[in-house]
Amino acid sequence: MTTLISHHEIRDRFSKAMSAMYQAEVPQYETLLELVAEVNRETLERDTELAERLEAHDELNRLGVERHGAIRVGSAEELAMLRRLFAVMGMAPVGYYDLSEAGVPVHSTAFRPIDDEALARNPFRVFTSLLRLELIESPELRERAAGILAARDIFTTGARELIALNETQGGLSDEQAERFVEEALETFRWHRDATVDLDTYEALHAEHRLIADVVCFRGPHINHLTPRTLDIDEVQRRMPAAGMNPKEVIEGPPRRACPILLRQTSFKALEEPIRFAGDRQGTHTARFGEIEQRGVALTAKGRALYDRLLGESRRRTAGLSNEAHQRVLAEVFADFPDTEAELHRQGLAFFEYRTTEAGREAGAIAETEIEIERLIEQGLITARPITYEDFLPVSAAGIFQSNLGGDGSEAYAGHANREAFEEALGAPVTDELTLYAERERSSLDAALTSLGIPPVR
Ligand code: OOG
Ligand code: NI
Repeated sequence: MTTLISHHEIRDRFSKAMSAMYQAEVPQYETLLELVAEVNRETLERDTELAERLEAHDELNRLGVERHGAIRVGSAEELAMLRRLFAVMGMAPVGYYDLSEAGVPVHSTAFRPIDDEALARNPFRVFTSLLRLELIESPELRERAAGILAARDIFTTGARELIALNETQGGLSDEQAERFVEEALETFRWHRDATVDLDTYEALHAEHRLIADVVCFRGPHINHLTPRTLDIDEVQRRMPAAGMNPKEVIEGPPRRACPILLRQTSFKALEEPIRFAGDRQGTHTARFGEIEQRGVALTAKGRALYDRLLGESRRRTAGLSNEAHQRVLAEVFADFPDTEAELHRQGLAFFEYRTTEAGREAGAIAETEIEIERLIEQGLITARPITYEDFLPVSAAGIFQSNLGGDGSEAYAGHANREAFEEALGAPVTDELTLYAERERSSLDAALTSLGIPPVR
């Protein structure tokens, strides 16, 4: 009988292989990794409280391996096969992101591990976008693009075989996993040769640069990888001296005592030489490097407040430098509570509960009306913030646009279509809020049970 290794082990190997490939392909990404490691080291030395918290929350170990990537595909078949490929690595589609609202003709999901242990081991995520050909206005161009896409296969025969084997066996052996990582990597590799001639490229490019990026190549090259930093403002500041050209502003919420959600920035996409069919030379600009800083996941109530404040600040930040942009954001977000206690009390963020030493010693607590706040005040349980593991549509749009040029086209707006996306994917996407709520709930149940209190419903 074949001994199977864990899906999480395969994901860990794959994410490391992917990072090695991207470092070799895009040397600036290697520089970015070094810069992030340096700033993380300095931050942990300076802020021992943060270091202790990350250690206690099982996040210090994963920090060095943590990263996400992004790809864009062109058809339902490609997306559905990717779902099966990511399943080999214990990654499932979480969240639906409509980017048409921001003028980018795609909708997306994030393939990522789901349970705590898997996230602690290696939270590798891939933001995956499906091109929406139906949003291309010209019928000729739409058909030409669809024809080109139909003629390509972005998966190797070996990858297809191993994906099928994973499904029948329920996993892969060590040796099969090694081969899988090698074969799967081929799908994400960069190709200097376009599959189309320069004229076709230019016609698609004129409709939207993203369409040219998806349609004109053999595969959905990984377009960036993103390590996690503990001080994004500092990395942004140091980028130019390290030879990188940062995007103008850091996306997401401002710097805060209690970081929320996700802050992101990138160095801008590089212009790279391409050989087009008919042996003509040209260039294509697609690949970049990104960094992110993660904070606590927000509840629906917290997210509504975030969206409202972000909307308010957007009216005042248009065209500002990053410094001025961050100042305005900080002013507007003064309305967002910035202590763990207040975030908890107002139900704005998700927390994980644990019984304390004192709680365990106290044994059974007789409470008819259980007030979690009181149990926390009495030191019987603790509540610690749950890290946000997902993405933000407005930030994603900002990242897309800074690397695609321009502000995107209004023409695509208002076309969210989750059903069509799920049909292409061949499965529903998991709602991210439900995952955080379940995690909070089960930790609370366990903590209360250990105090002899029946779980609240
Ligand atoms: C994806 C852009 C979004 C993020 O982290 O939100 C993104 C892309 O450019 O394909 O990377
Ligand atoms: Ni990204």
